[in-house]
Amino acid sequence: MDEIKITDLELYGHHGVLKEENILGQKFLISLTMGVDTRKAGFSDDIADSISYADVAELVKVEMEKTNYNLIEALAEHLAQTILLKYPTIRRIVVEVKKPWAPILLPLDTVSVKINRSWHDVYLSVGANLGDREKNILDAIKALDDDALTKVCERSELIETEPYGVTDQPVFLNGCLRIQTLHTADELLELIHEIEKRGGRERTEHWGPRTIDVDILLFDDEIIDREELTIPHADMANREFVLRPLAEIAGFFRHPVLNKTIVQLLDELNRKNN
Ligand code: PH2
Ligand code: MG
Ligand code: MG
Repeated sequence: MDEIKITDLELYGHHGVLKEENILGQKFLISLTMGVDTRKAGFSDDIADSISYADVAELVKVEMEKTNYNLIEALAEHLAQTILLKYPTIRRIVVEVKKPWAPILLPLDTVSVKINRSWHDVYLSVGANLGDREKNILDAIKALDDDALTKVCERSELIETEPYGVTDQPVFLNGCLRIQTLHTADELLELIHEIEKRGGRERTEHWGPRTIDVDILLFDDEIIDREELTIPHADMANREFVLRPLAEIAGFFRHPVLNKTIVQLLDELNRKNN
């Protein structure tokens, strides 16, 4: 990805754990590496096709002065998040915050923190087989979209599916979503659990009937194998109710473990089942 960089933007601020830092303030040096596609602007030579680094620098100055943080970690996190939310064409950002005058009573060049943040492309499955199934699903989609760090970008059709696994339960309504989020996979899982709880989900019987179920299928091309979180979803290749709606919005996405596209996985499953 192309990059637009600002190096050592010099700003005065009052961030710090020590009282004298909050009272007197000190010099900060802020560096940003913004991952953008500059190709269009490169040909058009039009600022409207790019981001103005002057605007970004001004935003950093304003945000620097709005809140006093104890930690340069918190300042860097806030700057990364604010810039990624304000400029959707910036897909990833590296923020470095340096304190050249950190008052630790020992000589140093600078102390600094450097963080890497980006938008994540995520596919989710949604399902319900209790209550007003469609409303439960639409409420969950709205709750995801209402989260400040998450945007719902695309939704498949909602389809009726026979229960898989535990079969003596009502038929499901299922669908898939493409979202973009600034959350990590663990944070997203926590958000989903909260939304499910608000949607009346009761975790009683494993694979039992539910008012709402939201599962993380794919998170960029990350592979995570932990007890509480497995990505890609461990059983997705065996689930027609996942692959059919997913093929609608991500047919050409390649499963990072099985190394097959969603359409291929769906074809193979259909052949196996027929
Ligand atoms: N979810 C399950 C188990 N079985 N069957 C269908 N058709 N749809 C589901 O969403 C579903 C299921 C566990 O999450
Ligand atoms: Mg599930
Ligand atoms: Mg679930």
